[in-house]
Amino acid sequence: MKYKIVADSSINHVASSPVPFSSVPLRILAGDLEFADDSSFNPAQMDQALASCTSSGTACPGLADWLCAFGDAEVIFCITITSTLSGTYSSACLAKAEYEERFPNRRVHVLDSLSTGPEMLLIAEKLQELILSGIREDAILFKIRHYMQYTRLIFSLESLQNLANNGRVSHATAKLAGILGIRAVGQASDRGELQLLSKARGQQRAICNIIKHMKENGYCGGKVRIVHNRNQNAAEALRSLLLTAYPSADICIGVTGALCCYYAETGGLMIGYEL
Ligand code: X90
Repeated sequence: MKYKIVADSSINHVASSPVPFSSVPLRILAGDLEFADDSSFNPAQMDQALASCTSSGTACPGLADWLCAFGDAEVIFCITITSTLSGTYSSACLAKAEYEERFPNRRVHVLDSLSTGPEMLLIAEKLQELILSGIREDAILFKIRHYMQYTRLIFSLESLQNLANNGRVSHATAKLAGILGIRAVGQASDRGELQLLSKARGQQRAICNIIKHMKENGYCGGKVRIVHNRNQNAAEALRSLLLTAYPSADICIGVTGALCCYYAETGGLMIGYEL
């Protein structure tokens, strides 16, 4: 069986995958300029464009973008950003219908992550493992759905301005975190929405809060994937505190792509973890 994993670009960078993989770019719109969330992304250029425009936003991939990524695979596992905050899941479902009609012997399984970023990366990594193990397609689907019940996303943001301006959180929520030096620590809720957990003054406190919330949720040494927007120090501090408590934890650090850069903003940290 010719398998493929396809995810939208909010998954950020995926290190070389042993199973065929494609990422489908969302787009960032800054005034008249458009930035695709792909390998051409240049953070400095996007910053400059955002600083000099009065309104900005994002756009989800279209049906054709998905079809192009599906290529000629026979079985596709397609991971999307939460359907509660983006049209990406809907457009993937339209692409699935079109693809399966065109090729009656092929199948697309669209998985709504109810999350984004590094939690999607955990799901992709688990899919790689399941596909390589050689088990049947229906077993892969069963096991990945089960796995997704035991992954979480937590984050720390210095600003929620872009989220609020684009209607992804209320302005009231954004204000709570908008005070200089205050970081919002939150998580992807069960419904796939942004849920504020606590506010922290300063980075060190935010990191401690993250670890506290992870433990409260049941974290006990599973895999952790961290991405940051120009905040390598915080990512490393978090990793080393986690490793002190859980020395054998598998923890990797990466950087945000365009979509997560835009919404998590400068200094933002996003953490996907296994329970
Ligand atoms: O369709 C589109 O235009 C994309 C909209 C995406 C909106 C949310 C992106 C969030 C990115 C921010 C921190 C994590 C929030 C998690 C909430 C589930 C990252």
